[in-house]
Amino acid sequence: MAVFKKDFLWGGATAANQYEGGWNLDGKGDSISDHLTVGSHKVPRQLTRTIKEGTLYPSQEATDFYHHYKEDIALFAEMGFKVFRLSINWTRIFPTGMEEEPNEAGLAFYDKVFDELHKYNIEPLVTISHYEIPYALVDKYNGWESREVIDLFFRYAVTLFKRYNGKVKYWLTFNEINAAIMPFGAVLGTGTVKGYEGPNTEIPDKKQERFQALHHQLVASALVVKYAHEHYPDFMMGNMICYLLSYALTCNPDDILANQKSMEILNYYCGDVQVRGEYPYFAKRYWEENDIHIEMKHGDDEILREGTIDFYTFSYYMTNCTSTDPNQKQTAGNIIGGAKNPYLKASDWGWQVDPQGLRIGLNELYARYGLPMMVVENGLGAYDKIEKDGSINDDYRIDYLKDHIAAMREAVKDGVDLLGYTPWGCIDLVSASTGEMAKRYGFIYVDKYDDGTGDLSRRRKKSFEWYKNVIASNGEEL
Ligand code: BGP
Repeated sequence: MAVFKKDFLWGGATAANQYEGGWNLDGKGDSISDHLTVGSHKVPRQLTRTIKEGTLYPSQEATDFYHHYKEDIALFAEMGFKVFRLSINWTRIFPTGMEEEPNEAGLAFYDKVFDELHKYNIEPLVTISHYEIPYALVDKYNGWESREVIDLFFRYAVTLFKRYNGKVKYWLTFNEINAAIMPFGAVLGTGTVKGYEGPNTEIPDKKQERFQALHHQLVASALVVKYAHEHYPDFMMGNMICYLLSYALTCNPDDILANQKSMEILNYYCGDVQVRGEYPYFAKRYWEENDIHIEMKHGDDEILREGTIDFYTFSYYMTNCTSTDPNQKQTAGNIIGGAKNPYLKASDWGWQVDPQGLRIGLNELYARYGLPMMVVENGLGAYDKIEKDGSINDDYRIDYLKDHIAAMREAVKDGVDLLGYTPWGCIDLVSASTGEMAKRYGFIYVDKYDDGTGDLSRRRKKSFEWYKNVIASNGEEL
């Protein structure tokens, strides 16, 4: 019996800041990711205030969707994509974020992209802001710490709605909005790094700033959702959460409680606001104990209440454990690490692979919110090797995805309403955390390397054919 819906949205996910390139073409301004240098698993990326001559900033060219979109979309179509997740580069539309009028050349680029997608009946799923705040707003306002940015974002989003109405139906407001909870989120998430220059791993931990900035993002998100509901009733408006499932390492109640508290703040703080329209009951104590004083304007609570989302989306890569024992072995993870789980193996970047966690997570989230769900990022960052005959045999990636799709299938059987699945970096792109090309996720290999070399040619990996068959069989044949 078929498990996934007949019109299940199979596809892939990307983000402009890691994929698009063309960073200074046709009037585009620079975004924060254009100021981040290349790094590696061992060497952190540097954020620089100015663009330094002779330094490599991998997002600037990335894997050049800007000039390859036709070829890439044809490849996605060949795999049978029903949906393609991409983000719009804010600075392509409003170069500093502050212009009164949008940049027509920027708008025209995405028109071409959406038309190309529709040619193949691929539905665009658009993230309005994915780690690419205009750098000018960082400089002027300390990013989202300033309330001014709400209006600028609103203007940007409304410009997109007006222009792409009829071409785009599925919208996500902010990528991984809960990144702001973690120090790392100050760079790519909230842009609260005015004047900062240095490694992206050593940003001073300014919780007050980040939580204030996050409040502004939550209000901005709700405002545009409310606006869309009022003006474009056909739109489906979603959020996007970095879902960081963790388990208590032991059955010691201290560990259980610590894990519960960490899950609340990392995973549910933002989602609760975006789905239920108000801050959760546990927020107040967290603010008090962390000396966080959020300035809210009269009317904010009403906006949050009126701008709740239609569907819930999240990224899922790995899980960690929570332990109150400071001597426990630690491991890395997406944005944040945790205690090592003795039952799981990890990727080469130390992210623990846990397919079953996806089923657990889908059930947890669906029980909490009862909204249709979409897994909009998932995948294995791995080193790929081109064989002498030109093939790339990424069986490790196939295994990872196979197990995760099987887990989703179980979750659907459990009763979760799942709309779609867009594995991350369906074509190779720049890693957000390390700035590497060596950490690849794609079904499609791009000839581009960490020293900036490469002719950007595309080639199909073994997983390409495999995924094509998964889609053709609607997830029955894995
Ligand atoms: C998510 C981000 C993506 C993406 C992914 C993989 O947190 O939304 O932008 O990059 O993680 O992470 P990385 O690129 O660090 O391997």
